[in-house]
Amino acid sequence: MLTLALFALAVSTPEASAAEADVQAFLDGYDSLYQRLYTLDANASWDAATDVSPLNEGRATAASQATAAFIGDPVLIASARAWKARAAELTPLQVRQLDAILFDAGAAPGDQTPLVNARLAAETRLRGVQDAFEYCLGERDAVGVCAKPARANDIDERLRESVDPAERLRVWTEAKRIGVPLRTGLADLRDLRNDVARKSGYSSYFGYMVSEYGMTADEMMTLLDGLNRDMAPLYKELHIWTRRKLAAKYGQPVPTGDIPAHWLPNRWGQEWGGLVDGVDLDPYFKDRKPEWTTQAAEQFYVSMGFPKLPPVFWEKSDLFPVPEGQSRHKNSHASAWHLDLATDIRSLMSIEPNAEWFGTAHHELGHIYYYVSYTRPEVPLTLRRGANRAFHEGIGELANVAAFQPAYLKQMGILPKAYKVDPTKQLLKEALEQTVAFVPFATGTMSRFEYELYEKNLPADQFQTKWWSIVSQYQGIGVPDPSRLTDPTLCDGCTKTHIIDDPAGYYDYALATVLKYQLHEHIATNILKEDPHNCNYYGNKEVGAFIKDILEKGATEDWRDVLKNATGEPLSTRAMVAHFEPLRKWLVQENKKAK
Ligand code: X8Z
Ligand code: ZN
Repeated sequence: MLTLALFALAVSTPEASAAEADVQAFLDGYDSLYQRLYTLDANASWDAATDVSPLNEGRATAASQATAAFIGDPVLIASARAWKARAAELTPLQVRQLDAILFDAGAAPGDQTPLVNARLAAETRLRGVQDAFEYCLGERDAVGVCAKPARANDIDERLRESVDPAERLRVWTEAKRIGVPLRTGLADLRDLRNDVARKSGYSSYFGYMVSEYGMTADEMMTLLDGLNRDMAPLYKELHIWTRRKLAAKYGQPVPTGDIPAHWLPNRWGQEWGGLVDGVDLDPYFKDRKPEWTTQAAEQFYVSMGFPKLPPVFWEKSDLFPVPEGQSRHKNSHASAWHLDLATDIRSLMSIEPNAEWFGTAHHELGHIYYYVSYTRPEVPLTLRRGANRAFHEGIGELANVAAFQPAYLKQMGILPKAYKVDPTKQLLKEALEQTVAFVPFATGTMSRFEYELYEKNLPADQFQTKWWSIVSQYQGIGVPDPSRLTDPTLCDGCTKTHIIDDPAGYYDYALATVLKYQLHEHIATNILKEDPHNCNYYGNKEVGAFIKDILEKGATEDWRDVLKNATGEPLSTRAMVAHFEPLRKWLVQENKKAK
């Protein structure tokens, strides 16, 4: 039904008005060049991210500038606006395409070419600085050569494993060194991003990015604060439990307030892994072959009725850390790419055989299967994106939750059949590693910092102090060494990759987290008829059809309608709060006992 309805909208029928036919010619013409330029741009960016070099940086800048010249072309924008003014004569799908074209144009106003080009060059340059950075986990000799160069995975591994607070502080401090070269670059780039967005009539670059949700910057912040408030009673109990647990782990006094940042396993305290005794899954992953992680994630989707990944994915993806001895540098953060908005799909990861990368692979393939599903003639090129950006992240996050359901892990032979599930420990682990610890980071720390950065033009000499006051306020995490607050060269917030190369959009993950529990509850309760705390999506075609129905729409429908039609309710923390309510009660008791 849906397919037919969309098809009818996309094609001008004999009854279509003259305006519909004319705008369709405009849209088709736009799409054909857009796809070619987008492809050129994405390929050059892919090369720059997988092999950092001045040549690839130059190509990426030039390709993005060529694309910007097209999407921001003043004549095209004027035409799109003129058509938009006649929305009543057009189909809803055509209007949505015009909205997408005008949104994209906002980042590249063609009457501001030098400014747009400067922004794009600065973005590629700063990305290169980030991706070429080498950490050091050993001594440096007199001329600064490091005895033990390290990558992000090595830092993460030490922060997961070490129980020596002094070593932890050294590693954590090393992880923040990258903030120094990024700080001034970010200040300049922020100005350029804001200038461009403001020339296009937005309040700031943050306001521009938020506008894709049909909201203002302040409306988004109000929404995020509300989500955070809903989770606060649970977060408070989890925080009390965690600081006691960590203090015992490191043989330190229990902090009365903030948890020292270097005590946490994640560089930004966005997840608090390794704290629940007896549920460490890493040993079940460590002997797996490198390709196994991605193949297992693919099998998860295939079992629900999605197609196998096309050969291009396996031929062109870059899934593993750069082998020892190679000088190539690549971006260390996971991402998924749709290079031609058609069949060329790839992922960039640095997979190691552990539980975290297992979850991340399920997340990235969520993006990949979104691409695969909305690549169909009924979805015009400019609407080959998520219902909104949070949906794109939410599907990946949903798969991440599904990937750690004990029933699924047993069926996949990852956990032994005899593995005993302790429901409280399981939920505690989920809260710490996937959701509850993450919410204040996503709704609060990252979004508030970027709001201040863009909307309030935060001065560069306040990047560090503002970051830590926000981290303390939302996450209850403290800077390990107060002298870091007075060193004007530092920028600990700049070390989070999204601040540099996925700007002003981290609330996507906050909303994705909320969405994923709405979707997960619906799937578990209404389709699987299983407990949302231990259910198994694997092999269930009805679950696959439910997910596919969302994915194959792309951005052809308003995200609010997509959510309402799928789950029967608007965006709400209800499902997430209900999911963790047994844990909150348990934590209250535990915390009382420990007093
Ligand atoms: O960046 C990601 C994905 C890539 S789209 C791996 N995530 C956020 C992060 O790592 O900070 C997934 C959840 C949060
Ligand atoms: Zn993602």
